[in-house]
Amino acid sequence: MYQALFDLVEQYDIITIYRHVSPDSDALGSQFGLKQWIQDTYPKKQVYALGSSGSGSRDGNFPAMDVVDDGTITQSLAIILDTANSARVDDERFLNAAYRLKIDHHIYVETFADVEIIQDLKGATCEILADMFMQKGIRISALCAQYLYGGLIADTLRFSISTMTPDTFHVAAYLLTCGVDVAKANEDNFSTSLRLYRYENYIRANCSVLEEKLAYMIVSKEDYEHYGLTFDEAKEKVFVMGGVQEFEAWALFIEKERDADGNAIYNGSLRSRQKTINDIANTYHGGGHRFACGVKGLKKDDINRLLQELLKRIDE
Ligand SMILES: [Mn+2]
Repeated sequence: MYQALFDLVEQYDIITIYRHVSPDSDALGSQFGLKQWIQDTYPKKQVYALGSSGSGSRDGNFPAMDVVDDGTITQSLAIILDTANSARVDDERFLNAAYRLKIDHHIYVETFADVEIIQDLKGATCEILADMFMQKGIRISALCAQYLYGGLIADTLRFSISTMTPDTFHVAAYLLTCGVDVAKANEDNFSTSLRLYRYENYIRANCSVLEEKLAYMIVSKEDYEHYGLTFDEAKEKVFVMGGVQEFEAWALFIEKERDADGNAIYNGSLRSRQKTINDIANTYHGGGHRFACGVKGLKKDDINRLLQELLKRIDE
């Protein structure tokens, strides 16, 4: 199954690489890691990392996004990383590419590429790519390894989530042999700014707790703008409520916009210690992983209903 990547890259002279909107370190790490490997291996090929700039909280760790015209994309092999559904791909022009390959670790949602490599038991898309290189016996450059390792520790929360396997550590060890600077990766992915630190403390101090087991916080646009944050930055901080012994699940809701009647509309991030909750998220315009998922387009009433459903699930 892995061979498809190597065969297709070999075959095309132009390769365009995509990832999801509001990219995190796994999306950008897999994108720039793969770009780096192709450049290192095939200096004559044209390879582009596409998507909007400045929309991810960790993009300071990565080079600028590439800009290409439509004609280039039409001739290219499109590789779409870390994205389960086509609507979430940042730059819909991937649909016009000559051929499409998807590599992802999210639970299957829909088919949108000609070849799809989906491994939903892997902790990160970066882990899948690193595994591909490792199994092929390739020694990747230190820079490529650094990108992949960053995505791996970001998505697995530094090797601490329940879906960790011996293979994950095996892949991490492989990346280290290729020259990863572990301390730098940690700093790049887990250090925070004063602005974010103050916002994190605001959540800690003000979150609500239902029955001492479900923590949640609803943040208005005014609130996060007060801390100088964008919507994407504000939304990423659900982890702040994690790691509390009493909390079985926790949720962060961020105001996205207002509807015609002036009601605030929220997107949310949900986390659970050990109860599956993504089936609940699916019924609120969302989805994702079993214990980590998102919801979209909710009014206050919807949030209250969702919280009751989560409480019920915790008690099951
Ligand atoms: Mn990911």
